[in-house]
Amino acid sequence: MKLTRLAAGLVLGMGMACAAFAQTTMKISISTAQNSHQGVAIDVFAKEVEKRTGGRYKVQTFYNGSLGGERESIEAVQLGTQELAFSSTGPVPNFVPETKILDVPFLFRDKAHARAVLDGPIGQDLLTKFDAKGFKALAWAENGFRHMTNSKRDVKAPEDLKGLKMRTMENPVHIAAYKTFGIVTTPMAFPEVFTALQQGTVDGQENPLSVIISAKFDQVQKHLSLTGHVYSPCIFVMNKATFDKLSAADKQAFLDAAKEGTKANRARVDEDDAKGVADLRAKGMTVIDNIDKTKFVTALGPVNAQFEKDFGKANLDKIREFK
Ligand code: EAX
Repeated sequence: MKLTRLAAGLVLGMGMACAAFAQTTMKISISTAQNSHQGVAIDVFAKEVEKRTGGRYKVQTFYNGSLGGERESIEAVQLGTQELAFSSTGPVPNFVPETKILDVPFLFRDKAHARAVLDGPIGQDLLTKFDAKGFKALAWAENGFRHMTNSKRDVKAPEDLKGLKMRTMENPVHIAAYKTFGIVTTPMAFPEVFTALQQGTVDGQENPLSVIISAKFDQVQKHLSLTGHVYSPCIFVMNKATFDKLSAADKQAFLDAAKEGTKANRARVDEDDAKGVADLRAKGMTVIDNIDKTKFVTALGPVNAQFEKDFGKANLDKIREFK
C-alpha cells in the first residue's frame, strides 16, 4: 500500500518534472561553414529561439551541407522531415516560383537597396507566397552580391566569359542569364562545388565574397572579378505545419529570432565585403575590381527583354525604383 503510494507519487513527480522541462528539439541546416555569414545567422537564431521560449524549444544547427544541399534541405522542410532550413534563394524558385524575380541580374543597386526591398512591402508579400507550398518563411537574410571566379583567365568584360564552364546554382533565372554571356552552365549543389573546381570539372563559379572566403575557393580558383552581377538573398524557412502548431507567443518568438539572425547575418556580410578583397589578394587571387558593369548589363539585353515579359516590366521597375 505504502509502496504503491510512493510509486504513484514518484510517477506524478516525474510527470511534473517532464512537463516543466519539456523540450522540443528542431533541426536547421546550411550549406556553408559555421564560421560564415550563414553560420552566424543560424547560431544567433538558435540561441534566440531558446532564450525567447524559455528553453522549451531547442534548435540543433548543422553546417557544411551535412544534411544535404540547399534544394534537399528545402525539400526536407516541405516534407516535414526537417523543421527548419536557412538557404540562399538559388533553388527556391523550384518550390515558390514567385521568388524568381529577385534573382534577375543587376536588379538591385546595392545591399541597402536590396535589404529595403526585402524588408518592405514587396519582400514581405513574397514571404506569404511560401504558405501555400507547405512553408512558413520566417525572414529574408542574405548571401550578398555574387562575383565570378575561375581558374582560366582574368574576366574584365563580358566577352571574357565566352566558353567558360561555370558551376551555377540550380536557378533558372541565373542559368538563362549566364548562358547569354556565353558561359557553359553546369548547375550543381553547393557541397559538390569545391571538388568540382579542384578537379577541373568546371572552370569557375560565382558567389559573394562571404561564400568564396568561407568555402576557401581561393585554394582552387585564381581569378576573381567583382562583377556583382546578381544579389543573392537567403531565407529562413520552417515547415508550415510545425509553425502552425506553435502558440501565438512562440510563433512570435521564432519570427523575432529569425530577425535577430538576419541582423547578425547582414553585419557579417558587410564585414566580409569590407575586408574580403584584401584577404583574397593576400591568399593569392588576382582581383579585377574595376569592372564596367554597363557592359555586362548591355550583354544581357536579349534575356532582360525575356525577363521583362516573364515578370512584367512594371514589377521589375517597382523593385528598381524602390526607395
Ligand atoms: O548559400 O549554392 C550557392 O552557390 C550558394 O550561394 C551557397 O550555397 C551559399
